[in-house]
Amino acid sequence: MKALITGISGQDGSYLAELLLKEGYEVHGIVMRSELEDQEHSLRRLSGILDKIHLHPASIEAFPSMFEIVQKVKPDECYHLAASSFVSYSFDDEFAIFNSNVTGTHYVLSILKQTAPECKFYFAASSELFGRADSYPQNENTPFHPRSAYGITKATGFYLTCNYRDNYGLFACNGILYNHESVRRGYEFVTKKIIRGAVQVKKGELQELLLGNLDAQRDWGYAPDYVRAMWLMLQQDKPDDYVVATGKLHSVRELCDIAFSSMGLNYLDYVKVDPKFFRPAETVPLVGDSSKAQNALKWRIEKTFQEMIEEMVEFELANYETKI
Ligand code: G4F
Repeated sequence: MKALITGISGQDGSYLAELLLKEGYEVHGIVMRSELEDQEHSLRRLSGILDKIHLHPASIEAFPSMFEIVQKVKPDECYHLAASSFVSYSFDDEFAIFNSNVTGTHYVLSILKQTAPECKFYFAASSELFGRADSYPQNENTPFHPRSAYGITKATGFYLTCNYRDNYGLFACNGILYNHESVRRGYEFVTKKIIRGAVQVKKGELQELLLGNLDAQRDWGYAPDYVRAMWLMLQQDKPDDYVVATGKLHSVRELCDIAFSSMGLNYLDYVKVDPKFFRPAETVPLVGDSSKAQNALKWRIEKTFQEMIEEMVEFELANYETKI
C-alpha cells in the first residue's frame, strides 16, 4: 500500500508517517522545496524516519507539480494535511489562507479524480468549522458557524470533500478534529508557548510570559491519538465524516497552572495578559462528541490531558537547548 501525505513535516504529518510505516505502507510526502534545503530545522520532526520515506518537493498551490507527483506515486491513500493552520494569522492576512487551504485542497481532489480515482482521501477539517456553535457538545450534525477566515477555509474544504465524494464517487472523508497537541507542536500554539515559557522562567531566562485570553477554553487531545483516527477513517467500507475530540474542556489558565506548578512555580507570578494576543473573534468554548468515531472506528483516547501536558513539560526540559 502506498500513502501520500501533504504536510508531512508538521506535527500530524510526522506522527501519521510513523504510524503508516509501522502498518507496512510505502510512505510519500509533499514538502516545500525550502524545507529540503533546511532539513535540520524544517524536517526535524521526521529525523527518525527520513531514510524510510520518499519526499517530493512541491507547493500544494502549484497544480502542475502536484499533478506530476500524484501521477507518479499513484497512492492508494492520500492524507491532505497541508494548510495554513495558525488561526491568528488568518485574521492578519485573510487572502493568503484561501490559496493554501481552499485552492490547494481543490487541486488535490481534482488531481486524484483525474489520475488516481480509486485513491482514498482524508481531509483535515477542524472544530473551527463550528465557531459560534449554538449546541453543545458538537457532533457531525451540528451546523457550521465559522468565525475566522481559517474556519471558512476549512468549511469550504469540508464541502469540497463532500462534493467529490457525492458527485464523483471518490472515497473521501472529513476528520473534524479538535485541538490536538504533543511535543512536536509548533511554538506559536498556546500549549507549547506556555510550556516553553514556564521552562524559560524556571531557567531564569524569562521574567514574564505574555498571553491573550486566559479564560479561553479548548477541547485538547493528544496528536498521536488523533492521527490514528485519520487512518481508521480510510480503513472503513464506506467514506464518511467524523468528529474527533475528548469531550472535555480546559482553560488556558488551567494549562498555565499545570505547566508552572509542575516546576514548582505559581503562574500568577509570571503570566501577564497582553491585548495583542486577543483575537478579534473567539469561538464559543467548543467541545466535541466523538461517539460516532468511538463506535464506528473503535477509536479510543490513550493519553489524558494531564498526561499529555506532563509529557510536553518533561520533553521541553530535556530538549530546552535544541528548541525542537
Ligand atoms: O493554540 P491555539 O493558537 O489554537 P487554536 O486557535 O484553537 O487552533 C488550533 O486548533 C484548531 C482546532 O483543531 C485547528 F483547527 C487549528 O489549526 C489549530 O491547530 O489557541 C488556543 C486558545 C485560543 O482560544 C486562543 O485565543 O488559546 C488562546 N490563547 C490565549 N493566549 C492564545 C494565547 N493562543 C495563542 N496561540 N497564543 C497566546 O498567547
